[in-house]
Amino acid sequence: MASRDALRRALAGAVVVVAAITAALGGATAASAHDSLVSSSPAEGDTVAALSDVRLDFSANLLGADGGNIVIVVGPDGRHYENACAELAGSTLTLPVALGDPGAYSVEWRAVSSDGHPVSGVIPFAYTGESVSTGAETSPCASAAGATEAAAEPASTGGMSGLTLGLLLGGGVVVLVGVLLVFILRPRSRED
Ligand SMILES: [Cu+2]
Repeated sequence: MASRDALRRALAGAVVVVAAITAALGGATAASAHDSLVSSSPAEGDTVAALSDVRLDFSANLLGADGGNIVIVVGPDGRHYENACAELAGSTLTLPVALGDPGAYSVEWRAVSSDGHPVSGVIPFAYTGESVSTGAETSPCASAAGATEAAAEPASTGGMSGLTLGLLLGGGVVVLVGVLLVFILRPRSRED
């Protein structure tokens, strides 16, 4: 009997966790007044023959002038082709670059929205020009080097990666609770 109560408490705890995650997801959806990327150069899917600066224009002035805004350019070889840290001016981030071999590149960015929330995205583009750099293993921008893995992981566009991750986590918990229910309820009905 005592163990049954313990199981019930565990189950109730799991339900509370699901409720909390659902509430968090609802909050994330409601707070969608984040600044968004309005335009970029290069834009997604562009093919460029020369590029010395990447420019990202947002819908409002960003926060995080102290290294919170990170932009990197990763080449077809996985190396970094940015020359420095991104520079913030109002709603615009500018990043000096020198590209290497032609091929598929991507701009990976993370910015601090004016409401303090991080937004991020990936902008794939193609380079057809000559190699003017051999790139670097890690970003020459110290704050970007520390955050490269975090920025590279959500390989989606439009800053939806956080929400997607939340949905995946929420789905995982729902599955976990389902498994718990099967384990807790099935043997009991046989005993009774
Ligand atoms: Cu927000």
